[in-house]
Amino acid sequence: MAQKKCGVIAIIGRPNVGKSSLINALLKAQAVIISPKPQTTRNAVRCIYNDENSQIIFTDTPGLNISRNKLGDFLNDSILEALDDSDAVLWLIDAGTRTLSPLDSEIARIIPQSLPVVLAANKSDKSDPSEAFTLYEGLREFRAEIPISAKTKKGLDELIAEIMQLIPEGEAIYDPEILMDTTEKFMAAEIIRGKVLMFLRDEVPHCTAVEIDEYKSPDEYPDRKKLYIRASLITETDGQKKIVIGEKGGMIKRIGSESRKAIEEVTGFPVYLELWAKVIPNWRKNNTALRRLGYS
Ligand SMILES: Nc1nc2c(ncn2[C@@H]2O[C@H](COP(=O)(O)OP(=O)(O)OP(=O)(O)O)[C@@H](O)[C@H]2O)c(=O)[nH]1
Ligand SMILES: [Mg+2]
Repeated sequence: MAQKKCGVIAIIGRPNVGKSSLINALLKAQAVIISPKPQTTRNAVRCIYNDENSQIIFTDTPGLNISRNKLGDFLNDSILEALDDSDAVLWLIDAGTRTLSPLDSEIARIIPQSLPVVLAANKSDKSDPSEAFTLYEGLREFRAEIPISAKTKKGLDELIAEIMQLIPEGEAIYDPEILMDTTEKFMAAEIIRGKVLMFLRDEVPHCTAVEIDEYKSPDEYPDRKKLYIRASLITETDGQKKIVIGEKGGMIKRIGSESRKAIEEVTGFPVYLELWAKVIPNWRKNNTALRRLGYS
């Protein structure tokens, strides 16, 4: 019987290259939220891939950003922490990249020289990756260069085979039933934030956070037989709050009902979801607010 392998891989890259989409494709589940907008992911989350030979713990990370506030600092710090905890790195790029940006040099700088790195060019269903590979080859050494597509699943078997070479022998750390190392409450907040990203435009989703004020499982509420969630959509200004609420409350109702359905699917429980809109002025620059919202 082949020796089992188990290791941690940090997936890092610019915003919007498809890091979270790749995790969902590998796990064959809607584990983490994705959106066409950059800066979707805000917390490094461990997502667990299992097959007969291995357990690979992929850390989804926020896209490295040019930090403009304390939230941006938190996002970048969480990438450093994920790197610190990993056996190897999967640097994800967009196959369509035709020029390097300062973010790429910064990514090359923060990856410790001692860590092996696989370079994967995502969205190769849309663009030929050869030119992008040539550009990135100037930044550091890579163990492998693999064209992939999280959308069509192209190259994913080859990617897993390469990663298997880089992780140590060892037994699984997580129960194979576990998809993500996080709480149900965090997942519910992320589902709601995913709907905010889906339905609202421009700056508003970036200025919005979700706070779970109350989360009661059906065991705690036997008379209701429902998962009871009370949550707040926190924006920075009254203007943003108005947009989140929408005309006659239409927007917040839509976010609420779509979130409820998605949380019911994930948890398997009927859900009662109450959503409120609140303002915390400049929460992205405020340490106390960031801590309260789970960004510290
Ligand atoms: N055509 C194509 N689009 C993709 C592919 N993978 C992801 N996308 C799209 O790219 C966009 C960004 O995807 P995400 O997975 O949220 O990207 P991310 O790197 O996690 O982004 P941040 O969390 O903001 O750093 C979404 O609109 C995806 O649908 C792919 O293989 N092909
Ligand atoms: Mg992401």
